[in-house]
Amino acid sequence: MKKGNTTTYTTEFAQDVKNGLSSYPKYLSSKFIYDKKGDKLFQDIMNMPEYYLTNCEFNILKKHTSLIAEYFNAKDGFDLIELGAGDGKKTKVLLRHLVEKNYTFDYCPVDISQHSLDDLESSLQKEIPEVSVKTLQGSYFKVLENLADYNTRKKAIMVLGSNIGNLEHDKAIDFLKNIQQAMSEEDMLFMGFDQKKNPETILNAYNDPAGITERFNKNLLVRMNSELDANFDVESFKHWETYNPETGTAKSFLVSLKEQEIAINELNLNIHFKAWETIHTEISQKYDDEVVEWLADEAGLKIEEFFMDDQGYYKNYIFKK
Ligand code: AVJ
Repeated sequence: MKKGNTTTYTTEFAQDVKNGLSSYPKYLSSKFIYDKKGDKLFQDIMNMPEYYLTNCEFNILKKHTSLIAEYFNAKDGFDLIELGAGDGKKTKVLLRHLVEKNYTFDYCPVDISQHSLDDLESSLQKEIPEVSVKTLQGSYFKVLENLADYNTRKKAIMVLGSNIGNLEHDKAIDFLKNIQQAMSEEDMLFMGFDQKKNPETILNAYNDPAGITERFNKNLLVRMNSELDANFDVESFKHWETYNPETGTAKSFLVSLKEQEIAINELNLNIHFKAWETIHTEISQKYDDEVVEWLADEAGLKIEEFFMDDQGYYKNYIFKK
């Protein structure tokens, strides 16, 4: 939970690279995209016109702030615990309102990166100094384990950005179960789920012509080069995006444009690629009410309420135990 787990994180990356690139078909985990460069590229993605998710959720939070805040609030105040806080642009809408209404609360952003937590804390200090911020550094899993005994007053746990969409359903259920176990009866979970919609709209959000999403995915190759002494030529891979409207899964690949041999020196590993061989890098799952209800049910949670944008592109659900 404290600083200094960068080493284990790098080791975890090395392990994932070793497993994923020795498998057939090859894969890498999208969570390793987010180093400093990856964070910046994701910021750029959120500013792209095609990436509708951020605006939808921003509008939902703006439109329904006071109702959402009332769900958060409790007699003795509450802790607002945000998993994967990022730059907090959307959260600040809520925090401003909570401050204006004089609610008693601590804002507890949780992130694996101490660096992003520090940035968020200092920007909040400048923009909304009234907010009491208690940062929690660590993996969601570790932090949730400790949260269970953190039980002094109501917890409002918040996960924005449809971040759960990076998880296959079984992993998403595990994640929700972990949250459920950290919750007591009065606690609540507030979570964003990007919805199924016109497949073209979804594909465009993950397939921008400027190539930002491509660079975002290829950051995995760049990281292997710099951290594991590998020799990937990023130009010899092509980013390929698919969306399956039946399952609701957007899926990203890096496709090798030629037969090639890559050395990952730090791991003493040579990886062979046939021409057109793939590395699966990310899924971004899209949902509907039935699927969200099923996930919640599997995890022992109930949907209490939801909020959506005018087009029904995106929904934020409130869950209770
Ligand atoms: C941060 C996981 C919500 O899947 O939409 C954006 C990441 N990947 N463009 C998503 C992402 C490609 C994003 N999440």
